[in-house]
Amino acid sequence: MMRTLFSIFFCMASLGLPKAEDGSRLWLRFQQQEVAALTGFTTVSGDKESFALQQFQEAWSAMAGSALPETNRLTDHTLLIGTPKNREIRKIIKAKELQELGAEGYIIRTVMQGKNRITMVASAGEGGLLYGVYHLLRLIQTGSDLSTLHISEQPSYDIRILNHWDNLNGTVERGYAGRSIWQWDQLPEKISPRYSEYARANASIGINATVLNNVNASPDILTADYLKKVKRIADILRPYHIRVYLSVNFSSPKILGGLSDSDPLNPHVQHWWQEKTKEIYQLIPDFGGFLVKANSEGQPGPQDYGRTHAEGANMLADALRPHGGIVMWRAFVYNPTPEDRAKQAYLEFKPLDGSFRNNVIIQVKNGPVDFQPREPFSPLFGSMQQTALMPELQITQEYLGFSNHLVFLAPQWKEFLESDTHCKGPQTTVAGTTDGSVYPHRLSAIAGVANIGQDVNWCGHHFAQANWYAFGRLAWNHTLTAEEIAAEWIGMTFTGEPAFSEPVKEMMLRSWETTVDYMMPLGLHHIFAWDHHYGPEPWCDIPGARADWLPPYYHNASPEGIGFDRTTTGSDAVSQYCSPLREQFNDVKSCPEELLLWFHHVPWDYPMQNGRTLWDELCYRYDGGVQQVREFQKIWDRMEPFVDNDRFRHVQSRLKIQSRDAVWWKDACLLYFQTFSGRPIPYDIERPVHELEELKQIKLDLKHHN
Ligand code: BDP
Repeated sequence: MMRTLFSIFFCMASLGLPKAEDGSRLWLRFQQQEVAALTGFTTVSGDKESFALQQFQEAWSAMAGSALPETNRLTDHTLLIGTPKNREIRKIIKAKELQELGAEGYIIRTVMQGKNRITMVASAGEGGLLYGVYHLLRLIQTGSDLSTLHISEQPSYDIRILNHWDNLNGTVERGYAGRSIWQWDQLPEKISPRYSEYARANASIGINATVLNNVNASPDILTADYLKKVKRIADILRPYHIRVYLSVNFSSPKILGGLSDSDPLNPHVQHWWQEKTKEIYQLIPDFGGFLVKANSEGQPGPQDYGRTHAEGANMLADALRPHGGIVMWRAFVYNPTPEDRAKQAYLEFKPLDGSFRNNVIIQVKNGPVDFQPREPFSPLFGSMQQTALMPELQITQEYLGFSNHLVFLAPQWKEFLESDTHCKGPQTTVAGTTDGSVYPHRLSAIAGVANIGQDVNWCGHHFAQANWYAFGRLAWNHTLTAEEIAAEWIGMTFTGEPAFSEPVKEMMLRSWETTVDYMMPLGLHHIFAWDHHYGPEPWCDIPGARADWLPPYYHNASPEGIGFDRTTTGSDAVSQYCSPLREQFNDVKSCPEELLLWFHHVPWDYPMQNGRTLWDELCYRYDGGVQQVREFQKIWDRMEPFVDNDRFRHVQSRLKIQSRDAVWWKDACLLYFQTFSGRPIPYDIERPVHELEELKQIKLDLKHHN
């Protein structure tokens, strides 16, 4: 015992406690270490002009204290980085083999040349080379064995894109990490160092595209002044293999161009867009294209002129086509009609299947409603077979505790991507129907709504960085597991020491289900407080407000029971899914319990699989969520020796907030639903500590955080 204590003390005294960190370096900390001993590399060879090689040297210098000596002659333990333009690369591998992986694919391989062991990173393109280098760096950062590498990668999706909901005035819609990183008022003259740091972070995880501005788009982004600013950003992102896209306002021709309307069939409108795209491409030759939110939540669109979404999207697609640009047209549409909101996007878009140009891709949120803690996948996935569809995930935690709650989203995204649509037989998953393997379309893409802001640590919560990271990694390779991604991220962001990484990984992997439990278990959804989407307000009833913006529309609690009846005898949303899924969801017995109240209105005494009544199960779920967050606090406190003080305290204090919020959620929901169920909260569960009336008085003014 004495010895153990002594050695712990000795260790801490000799190595020192971890140095204070502010999280600004993300997962690219490149800590100084015995990296030469670890990797064996003695020299590096390749194309000296190559950006990928420069990036490698920068990282290596940070880790080793100086750059890796460059050589033209391969000797033992040379690291060779290059494309087939390089003679040494061509000696080792056929250009064709690299080309088969595409310009973004790469190979990392250990090869013996006589007695010399060479490590090769090769790609047919500069982009792929950059990704290969960051893959190798990741292996170094996580202390992996580099002696016999045989890696060959290519991306799951062609376009891996962030959507910034950033406004031109510097605010970020649903942003919880400070103001926008794009400092429009200072551009194009003044360049924040963050732009290239941002680009590097994205490149390191394979993100190759970004939409700079909010989907609720100001027409001003297309003015000549703003386009100059956009060009400046595009120039900085280009070496990192990142293309810039813009959200556009469908009324731009009328508002900016002074035309009488923005009707997509009006030749003047078409001409306006053609000229505008020309102007953009003169400034930014590799401009990606437009993202459009049209006829959604008050945004203008083709329906204002009696035209369809396809007519609107195709008009823009035609303007972009000569330049190689694309349109990402959002399917997030719903109107205050008596029709179930969850059905509306499908009703609108399914009939248009096959009528979009092939440079249009429809961007569909993962669920049919709106980024709720848990939703079934949107029934558009799998059903629209003649049109390219791209998933839209939300990295920013609008409905998952903002940057206060620790919620690792990879498990949510994996559940979604691996959902079997059954639309073209079994094993036609959401991932398969969107990555080009089930339905071969010209375009494949996946978008994530960014959680990035000017906060020193970029994302508000240190652990929210893991969601940015996970989005990139899954967009690159959707077969990675949430566990693999968490392990990589922890190793690079904190330490790979198992005594730290194992419990922290477990915590991350459980965190999403935990949050679902204390917020909206068993398929409940949208019972948030009015507007800010942070706390609970299942009772919320604003006179005159749209029903589908109010919680009772979704939970339907009554003395009889709770839940939204979407069966064939209810709203019939189940029929939008392919068989046998629709039958499975339709039958209360076979509907997964996690989605029970999404699809069914169920009596309070309904027997759950574990024998409890629905009411009791609801209580246990809420309480389980609370207990689990308390467990996270204990886990984190034990991690203190492994983490620098600043990051440790920061996370510790956020977990306290999360813990208090979880109790708030549990008490608010159980006390309110109890007014309908009339049943006691099971006696072995912690008692509520709030009065319902007191909770109803809470009015958070979080508007300015949004
Ligand atoms: C909702 C957000 C809103 C967005 C909208 C969208 O509350 O701020 O504008 O989605 O995706 O989740 O367009």
